[in-house]
Order: sequence, then structure tokens, then C-alpha cells
Amino acid sequence: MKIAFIISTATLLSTAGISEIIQMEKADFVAFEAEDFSVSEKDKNIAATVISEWQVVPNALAGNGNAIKAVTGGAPIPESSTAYVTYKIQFTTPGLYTLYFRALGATTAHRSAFHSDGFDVDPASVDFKLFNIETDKISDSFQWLKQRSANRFAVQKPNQTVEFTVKIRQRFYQIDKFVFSLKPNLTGEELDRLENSQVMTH
Ligand SMILES: [Ca+2]
Repeated sequence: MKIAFIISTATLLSTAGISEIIQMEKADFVAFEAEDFSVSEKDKNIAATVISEWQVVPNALAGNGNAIKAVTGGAPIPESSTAYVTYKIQFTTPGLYTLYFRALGATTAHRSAFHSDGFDVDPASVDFKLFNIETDKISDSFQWLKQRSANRFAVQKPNQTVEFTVKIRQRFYQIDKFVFSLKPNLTGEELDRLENSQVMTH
């Protein structure tokens, strides 16, 4: 799936399917690559948007050698932007999860995007929050950061599949990986040690 995404635009359109990230039984986290977003048949117009605005790019510093990169933007785009990617995640463990992300923003003009402020948020809504790299942490390298929104991500019951959505804000922002964890204060080293969850594609 990941390889298919980077071969070409045409390959992405013809082979894109639904990727579902599956939490391991009794685990307290899910970890997944940003490039494992889901593109459904009904969202082919969105796929076109993804291709033109969020691109999967090779990056030797990134997990699995790839990240997603905002190739449009520049001026801040409002929360109503339609340039988004969605992740389907099946949780086995209910609870309140904290979002971590491994991102790269090389300048102050290229350091932020929006995430849905919770699971199963309508992408057309404005219920999105900024996630960015603080000015004093601008760097050419990826780094682990934590959500700024006070709202945690609620999973109400076992074996629930939810959607998580990320919108473009600033051009050239790159995201490598995401982690949702029941632990609210993981360090970068602890996050690096988490193995990716299983990804099912269909
Ligand atoms: Ca990655």
C-alpha cells in the first residue's frame, strides 16, 4: 500500500483502497504512518485533492521512508479547507487518548496543520484544531509533538472503528507518524519505541 502510494498519481487513483489501522488486543496505544491514510471509492474527488494538496513524499528521516507533505497552502487556510486526509482506526481498548505526531516544519511559515478535535468529526465542519511546531523548535528534522487542544480523543466502547482527519494549513509541513495513547505524557524516546499497529487494506 505504501509503495503504491509513491509510485505515481495514476497508481494511487487505481489502487487506492480503505486502510484500517487495527489496535492490538489490550494495547494502550495505536501507532501508524501518516502515509497510511484511507481513500475510498466514493472519495475519488477527495483522492484528487489529496494528490494535488497532500502528497506522499520520500524522506530518509521518516518512518518507513515516507511522510505526507502539504504542497499547497502558504497563507493560513481556514478550518473549512477541503484538503484533508482521513484515517480509519479500530480500537480494542476504550478510554481517553492523547494524540502525538512526528512532524517537520523547517520555517515558521511551514509548521502547522489542523486535526479533527475528536474522532468522527465531519471533515466539512470547522471542529478542527491547530497542531504545530513551536517557533523555538523549528528544525530540519522530524520531532515528536503532542496535541495542544485540551480535548482528549474518546473511544467509548471496545472494537469501535473511528475516523481521524487532518487538514492542510501551511505549505511544506510534513507529517511522518501519529500515535494515540492512553498515556498523556510520553517522551519522544518512548514514542520512537512503539511498534506500528497492524494495517489492513481492502
Ligand atoms: Ca512515515
